[in-house]
This record gives sequence, structure tokens and C-alpha cells, in this order.
Amino acid sequence: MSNLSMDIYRKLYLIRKSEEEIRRLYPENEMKTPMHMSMGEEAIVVGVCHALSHDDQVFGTYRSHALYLAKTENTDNFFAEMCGKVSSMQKGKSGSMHLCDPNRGFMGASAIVASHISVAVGAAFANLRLKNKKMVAVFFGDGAIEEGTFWESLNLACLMKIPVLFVCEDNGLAVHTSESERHGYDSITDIVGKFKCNVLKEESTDAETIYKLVLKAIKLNEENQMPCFLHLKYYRYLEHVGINEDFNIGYRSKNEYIDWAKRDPIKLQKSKLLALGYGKELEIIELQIDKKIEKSIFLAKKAPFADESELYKDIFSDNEAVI
Ligand SMILES: Cc1ncc(C[n+]2csc(CCOP(=O)(O)OP(=O)(O)O)c2C)c(N)n1
Ligand SMILES: [Mg+2]
Repeated sequence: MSNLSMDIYRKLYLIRKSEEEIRRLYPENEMKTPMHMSMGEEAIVVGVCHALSHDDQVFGTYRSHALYLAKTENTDNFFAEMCGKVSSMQKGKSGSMHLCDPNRGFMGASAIVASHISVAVGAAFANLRLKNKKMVAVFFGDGAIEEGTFWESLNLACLMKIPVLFVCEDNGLAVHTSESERHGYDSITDIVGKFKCNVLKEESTDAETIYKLVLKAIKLNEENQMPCFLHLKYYRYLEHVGINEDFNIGYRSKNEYIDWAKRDPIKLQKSKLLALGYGKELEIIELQIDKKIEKSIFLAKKAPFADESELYKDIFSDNEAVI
């Protein structure tokens, strides 16, 4: 059995199932946080995180359910935070948009488009100075390319040879506005390619393909010390924010979704393993994950909310940053 293919499937299934559970439970109104769902994006985060080591660091956006679970697999903390409970590491104060787990390399997520990119470059610079060999990957959408801070951060990383993986998760949309209505150019990679960085792109929804691409990016960085810009395409299955489909409001058609769903990342990985005869193993893995998630949700629902005094804690940092 290919451990790689199975491990990748395990993570893909964990993420999809967790979000399916959010869709099932959100109407109960126990999860008060706004939800920017990841469905459709899973191959990117799993492919990238699988190529990183445990200590490597990632930074994400408000749409980071998948990234958080791919990097940490920590469903207890994830569901506790979704329910706003004190048992979560952030004690219910971060919600879906500001997930964080620095001990497992998930350094943080920001709801301000592109704001985390310069922070990630700073963390990578610190790692370089500390010679701790930690890699930094920063994930952002195609909308972040329209922010000045993206270009300033890219410029600095290229100039100073700071080893950052810039991961652009391009779903062609910023809320409801398509790229062609926003960009005064045709190709992001052509423009980024003018900088002194490695540029790699992929449209596949196969997590293993993306995993191999990231190994290549890491190797290139070892050879020439230049940062890497990864341009990866995916299709957002659900509305910009919320748990529903939104093909009825006019900015996109369900046919696009139907085309992408034919190569859905989870189904794709599962069909590869089924073709190799691993049906029984897949059943066992899915059952284990279902139980793990069920337990995490049970614990999250049972846990109390934080005491009111918690509102005044962790507002300003008086600790040294975890790097
Ligand atoms: C600086 C800033 N401007 C505007 C917004 C409002 N806003 C939230 S998400 C979003 C779209 C971002 O699109 P993209 O970066 O492609 O990410 P996606 O939602 O597609 O994952 C916008 C404009 C914001 N949060 N921050
Ligand atoms: Mg987008």
C-alpha cells in the first residue's frame, strides 16, 4: 500500500468531513462565527502541508479551515473554537477566521486581505537569522494580489533571498467579482515571474501532484535560495461566506461547479485508491475519522464558555513570539 496516497486521503477526508459536519450543525446556531468554507480547495492545502515538516510554519486567511486541519489535524481545538468554548486554545475568541496553533506550525490567520503576507515574510526572515531551517508558507487568494502589501512583501523576499513559499489559491473570485473585472493584466505568473523568484503553477485537483510540485519548489529554493510563488487553481463550491451554494444569485453558473466537481479532490484520491484495491482500508480510515470528529464535536458542545474576565486577556502580547 502506498502510505503517501493513503496519508493524503486521510487528511483530505478529515477536512471534507469536518466541513460537512459544520454544514449539518450550523443551523443549530451553536456555532456563532461566520464561516468561509474551504470546500473545493482541499488538494492545495493537503499537497502543500504534506510536503512541509511538522515544524515548518504556515500563515492563512479567514478561509483557513482546510489549512488548519491539514497542518494540525487538531479537530478537538477546531470544533471547540467553532463553538466558541473555553476548551479551545484561543478560548473561543478567534472563531473561524483567526485560527491559530503555533505549536503545530499554524502561526495564524487574518481577515484583512493580504495583511498576513508581510508578517509571514518577517517570520521567514527570523527563521533565516536563527538558522533553524524552518520553512514558511503563506496562503492567500487571488484577491490579495490587488493589495500593495503583497507586492512589497514579494519584493523584499526576492531582494533579501528570504525563503518563503507564496501560495496563491486562485479561485478566480474576490467575493462575487471575477478576476477579469479586477485585473489590468492577463497573467499573474507572467508579472510575478519578472521578480527574482521561482514561479510554479498547477491547475490539477490532485493533491499528490501538488505535493510533488512543492517538493520541487523546496529543492529549487535549496539550489538558488530564491523564494517561490506557487499559483494554484481551485473552485470554491459554496458561497463566499456561509454554508450554502449560491448558484442562483447570478454571478456564476452551476455548470462551472459541475465541471470541477467531476475532479473533486477527495473523490479523485479515493478513486485512485479504490482502483488499487484498497476499499477495505479506506472504510477503516473513514470510520476512524468519523469517530474522531464525532468525539471532538461532543467535547466542544459539552465544554463551557469562557468567564467574562477572559475578554480582557490576550489582547496585547507580553510574550516573546513563538518562532
Ligand atoms: C483589506 C481588505 N479589503 C477588503 C476586504 C473585504 N473582503 C473580504 S474577503 C474579500 C475577497 C478576497 O478574495 P480572495 O483574496 O481571492 O480570497 P477568497 O475569498 O476568494 O478565498 C474581500 C474583498 C477585507 N477583508 N480586507
Ligand atoms: Mg479568490
